[in-house]
Amino acid sequence: MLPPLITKQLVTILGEERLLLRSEDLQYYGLDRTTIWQANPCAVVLPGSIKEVQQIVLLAKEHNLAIVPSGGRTGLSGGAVAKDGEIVIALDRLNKIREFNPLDRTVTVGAGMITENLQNFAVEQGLFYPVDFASTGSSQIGGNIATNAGGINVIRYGMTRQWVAGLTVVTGAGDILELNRGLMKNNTGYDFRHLFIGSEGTLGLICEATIQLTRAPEETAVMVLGINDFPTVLDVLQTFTSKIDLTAFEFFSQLALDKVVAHQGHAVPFETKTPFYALLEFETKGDEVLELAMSLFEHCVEQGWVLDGVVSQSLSQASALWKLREDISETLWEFQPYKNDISVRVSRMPDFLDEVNKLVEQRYPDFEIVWYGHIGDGNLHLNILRPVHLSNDDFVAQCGAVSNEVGQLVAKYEGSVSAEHGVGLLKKDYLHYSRSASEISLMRAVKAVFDPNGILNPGKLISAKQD
Ligand code: 2HG
Ligand code: ZN
Repeated sequence: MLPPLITKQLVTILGEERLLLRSEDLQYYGLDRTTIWQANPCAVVLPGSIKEVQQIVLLAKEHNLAIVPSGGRTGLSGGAVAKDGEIVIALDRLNKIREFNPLDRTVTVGAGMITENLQNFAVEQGLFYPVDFASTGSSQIGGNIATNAGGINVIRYGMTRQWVAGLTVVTGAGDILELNRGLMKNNTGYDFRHLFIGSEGTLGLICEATIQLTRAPEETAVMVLGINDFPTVLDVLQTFTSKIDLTAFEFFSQLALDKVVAHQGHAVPFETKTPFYALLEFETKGDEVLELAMSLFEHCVEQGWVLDGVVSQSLSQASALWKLREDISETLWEFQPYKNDISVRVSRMPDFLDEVNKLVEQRYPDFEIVWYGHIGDGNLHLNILRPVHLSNDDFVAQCGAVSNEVGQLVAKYEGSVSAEHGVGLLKKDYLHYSRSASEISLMRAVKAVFDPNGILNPGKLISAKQD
């Protein structure tokens, strides 16, 4: 329950309509896409300016009230879950474009801007915002930055971090910081902008961002290839990347394809069933690259690596092929999957995958395991589906135990327990498999500088005290 004094002060800052206290609003704003925790915030606030965000943070700081920053809540690690009576600050209303500069090719937008609206704006200017993933229709740019979102174009364009030229944040101390101001060159000491990118709302609230745009890609083609075993997926990757700058190299298993086809009604890419599929995308630049891609495809067939394949002949066929990959995550929701989002260097993938495979086969003998991911980036999504006979609690406990063993393997291969989904609540206990004790204690020290009262997203990413 929000104390009456705080309610009164929040109403003074925001007016009554932008302070939400009804149970359905608390439920709606208190959760992300995870299904493990219950929403239980004490209030939701919808500030309309950076100044208002600052006033709310200062009020929370004065009264030691915890805050959960909230964007589109499409996260998969519980980073935006408010389960302990926190105030949710939803940035939805900070969704405007403040400035576009065609010479710099930058656009300054409010954190609440929907990612797809930013992509569309770039297209209207003849430009391109390259960060792309299935939830762009509801995720917000502030949340993308707070989690350093990746997606399907990372092999060519990098993660969100690469496109952030400036940030305006309100720290947990209540300071407004303007970081880097859109500069391309700025060697004036510590670049705090990069601390906030991927900080999951634990240091400050991202309120506005200056985003770098780039030239739009030329026409692209999509290929889907059927492949016999996992190490071969990487032979195919090497064959193509040695000759063509791919914009994507994704993979999924036969089980992933079966689920998507059964649940979404999509057509299979070809009749041959193969254990794995790779999806490649590249700019065609006339017919030249396409011819090269076809000759590489033939080489892969001759080697016995690729058993069947298809290349898109039109934009609509390209987007139909993409749906086979992009709809996997959405398709799996009804199975309440336990999600692993792990990465190693691409060169270590074959050995790593072999060990992960043995581990999960042994530890999850009766569970369905769906393999897919951004394999060109060394990023594997392993979704474990909940068998109907098992309660959610038992399922999560079993998967949590196996995650420790997956974490040990990740550590052995010097990889990451969270490649692109962030740590939030879900991966916190496994953080030590990827980050050293010294790093984690430095993270705590950094948090204490920007959020001295520990009010920002407490319990996410790192716990307040040494475990
Ligand atoms: C994807 O690559 C997303 O489709 C979601 O990152 C992955 O749901 C998942 O595990
Ligand atoms: Zn992904």
